[in-house]
Amino acid sequence: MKQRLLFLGPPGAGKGTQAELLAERHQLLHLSTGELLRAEVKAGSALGQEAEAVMARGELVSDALVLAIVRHRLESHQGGWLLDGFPRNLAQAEALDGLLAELDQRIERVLLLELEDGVLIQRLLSRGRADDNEAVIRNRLVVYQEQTAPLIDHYRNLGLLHSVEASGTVAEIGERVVAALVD
Ligand code: B4P
Repeated sequence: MKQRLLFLGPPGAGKGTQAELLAERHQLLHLSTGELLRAEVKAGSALGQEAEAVMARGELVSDALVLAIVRHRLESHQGGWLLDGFPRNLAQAEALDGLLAELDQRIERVLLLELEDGVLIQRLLSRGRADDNEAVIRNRLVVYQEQTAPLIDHYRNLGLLHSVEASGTVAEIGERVVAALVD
């Protein structure tokens, strides 16, 4: 099975849910930039204070800040990893390529979780996190289309992209995820 993975997809597609299950099952490092940023907010660190208002609007936190977090984690880890919610734009993707070249590593597969907007919005509304109200969710979807969706072609052109239909139960999607990682 592939051991160095990216999970890509719109907010609410289930990246965090599937990434957590897969990482646990295969002992991969699960690196969710969203979770790491929320932990900084909760801890009240300088970094968290900077991120909090940006996240509450559904915008992207600065590339430099997110990259510093990812670099710190990847540099100190041996073995497989799964990046969830990162990279979020082309600048982050290029920075990740540079970091991986330094570490003599490479991305083995990119999984794109695909789901229609209506279902995404319903899932997020029923979760009810601080950034899960309808106006902010709609802004997150716009930000996704403008900044993150260009990564789909980027990774497709590199021959790394596999699409996964992200409707259905967590278990059903999990089976599709595993099927997309073996060949
Ligand atoms: P993230 O934490 O990455 O959140 P997300 O995209 O909203 O969620 P995800 O797709 O992981 O959905 P989940 O599995 O949780 O980002 C939050 C914010 O952090 C961003 O808006 C941004 O401000 C900032 N940020 C993060 N990374 C950044 C970066 N690299 N650069 C800059 N800023 C960054 O699932 C959603 C819900 O659906 C859950 O309630 C779950 O239980 C439910 N669900 C999952 N699968 C389901 C299923 N099969 N059926 C029904 N419900 C399901």
